[in-house]
Amino acid sequence: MFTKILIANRGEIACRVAATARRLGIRTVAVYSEADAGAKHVAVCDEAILLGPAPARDSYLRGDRIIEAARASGAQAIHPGYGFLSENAEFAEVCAAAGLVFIGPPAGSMRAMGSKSAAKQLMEGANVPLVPGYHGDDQDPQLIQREADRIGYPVLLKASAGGGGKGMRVVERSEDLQAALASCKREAISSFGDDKVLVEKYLTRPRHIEIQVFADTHGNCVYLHERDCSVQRRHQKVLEEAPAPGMPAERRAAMGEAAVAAARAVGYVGAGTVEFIANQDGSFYFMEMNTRLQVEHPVTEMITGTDLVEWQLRVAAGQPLPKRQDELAIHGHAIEARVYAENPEKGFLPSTGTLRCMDTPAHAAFALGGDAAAPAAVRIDSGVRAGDAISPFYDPMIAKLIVWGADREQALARMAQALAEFHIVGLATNIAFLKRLVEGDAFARADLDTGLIERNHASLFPPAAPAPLDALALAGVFLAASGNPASPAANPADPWAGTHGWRMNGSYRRVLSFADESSAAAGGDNAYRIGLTYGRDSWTLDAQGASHALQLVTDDGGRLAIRLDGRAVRGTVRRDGDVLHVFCGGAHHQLAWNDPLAHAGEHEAAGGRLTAPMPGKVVAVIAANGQAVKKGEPLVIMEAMKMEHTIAAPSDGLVEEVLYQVGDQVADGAPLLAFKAA
Ligand code: MV4
Repeated sequence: MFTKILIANRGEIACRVAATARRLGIRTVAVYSEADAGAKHVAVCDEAILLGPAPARDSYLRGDRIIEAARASGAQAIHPGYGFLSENAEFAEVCAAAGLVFIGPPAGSMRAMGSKSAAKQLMEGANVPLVPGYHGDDQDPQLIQREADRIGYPVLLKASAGGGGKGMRVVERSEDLQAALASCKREAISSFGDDKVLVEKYLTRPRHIEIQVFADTHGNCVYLHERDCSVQRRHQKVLEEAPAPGMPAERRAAMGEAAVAAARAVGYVGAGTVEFIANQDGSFYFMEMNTRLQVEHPVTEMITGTDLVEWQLRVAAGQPLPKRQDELAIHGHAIEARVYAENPEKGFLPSTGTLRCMDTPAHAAFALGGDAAAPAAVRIDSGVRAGDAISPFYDPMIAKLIVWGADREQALARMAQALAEFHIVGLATNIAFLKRLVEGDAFARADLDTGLIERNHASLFPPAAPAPLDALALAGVFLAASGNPASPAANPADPWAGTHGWRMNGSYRRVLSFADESSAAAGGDNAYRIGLTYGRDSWTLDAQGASHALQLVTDDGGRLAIRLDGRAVRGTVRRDGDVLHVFCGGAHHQLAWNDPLAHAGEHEAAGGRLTAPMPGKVVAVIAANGQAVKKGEPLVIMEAMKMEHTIAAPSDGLVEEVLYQVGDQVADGAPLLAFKAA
């Protein structure tokens, strides 16, 4: 086995590979770009080498620098992860020439699967089922017309060198074929530099079912069953699961054997995925083979109790596969959701910026922490931590959330709960969208096909709902009490020790106003005003036209348990500047707090007085009588609600008279100083 490997990737896959290497006692070398000097994958590896500037072509795609880094660090092998150089046959050859093991298939297998039409010809010879179609070298338009007419409409034209849905045209009628063919060829030559096309019968409601295969250098090849990746959006997978719902054992074996035949036909070694397209009736056809470890491999690991990166390392080191086909049973059900920094309400536009806060679901294991044979119920593979940036240079994936259940129903319930507990502040994410998707009818019934998201557009993109009472109550409690909960160390009987705002002489009422940023983003303009009247150890909450009894039960750093009219309510509040992010009931509400103190005095200069925006104590007087000041200069500092608030000059002007001294108690609305704007 290797003693040191280089991981030629970044993000979650680099961290995931590092986790297995660590478990096996293999040292790891990270490579990174200038944008990733502080990245998690650099931190989790034993060594790290800078490749170059942020753009991938200057860093993660620089095969020459990666090989240099491997040699300089004494690594024996290179794990390419997925994307970047993982399916680059030339890079695999250059590694071998440099005496390094490329942890992936032989260059010949990659090349054989690189061209769609050549791969289909090979598959035909290996008796792997193909969609009725034409994939010959003769590209005569009249021949293609005859073939399309023979296949029967609708047909699909595909660029032979294409992938990911690019260079495809559906043709409904014979008379439309020539125009579509010309346009498909134009796109193929400009996108892939090769205008070869193939023709296939077009399946109207297909499922994407792929088989994980593994081969070693001793002639063994097994399948680790299927994944259903039908839930996609513009050819980007959104949810993946294993096993495929409704898959009978005989079809599973038939697809598995077809996938092994496909791998053997190209002399495959290592981890690979054979992609099939399946009709609703279960008939299936070879589409393409991905000659790498895939993003969605964890669902296979969970149901088979394997560590596929460990298998990759063993195979690359010349060892035989750890298990035989008859030892690979399916245990339970696993689902993966890809959590992205993107905005579903804005056409899934990537969202870049700093991940200010990331609360992950309770009891989640990170990247296979623990025993592969006894999978954690919830696993998170992530390459970022709170404080990290999602930059425009790379894929904006934040994490993969993978859950396991004894059956699909349990896995689904765990996924919904885990999504509700996954809190992100600082960036727009697809978490709420994912939650609607897994809780939706179509996915729950496993009515899967590649059109699921588009067909259910209305229920997946509901109009923004106003923040519920629970969210307002949590926000109110957070501002009134969180961060300074009544300390159990203080004498609980001492009315002066509390921080709840209770007054001996009369109750104290506070009005808080919020703008709902979550629904404003979707076109609404909800504003809320709530009243909090402080009692001895509770509040009366006035909101949505009624009064409610409100109590704080526990506050674990913003994770609040409250009682609202006697009902237990839980939620988490995270503050980012003026915005309170309230997570409750599985939803994320963004309430922009209109803090009167934050902008104290801004509108008051006209009246010539600056007033106390809240009751409090003067803790510092900075301005002197008769002093000329510039706009924004601090004049007086007050303390209220255990926080300091600066009253600043609203404009350039003259401080005529300061009306209070340090230590004075000031009533709400009391003039603090006489001020004359310049
Ligand atoms: C098809 C098809 C229907 N009929 N081929 C899209 C990407 C490429 N990997 C294959 N693709 C398709 N090929 C025939 N003969 C429909 C698709 C397709 C699709 C396939 C898998 C997952 C999602 C998809 C979304 C749209 C279209």
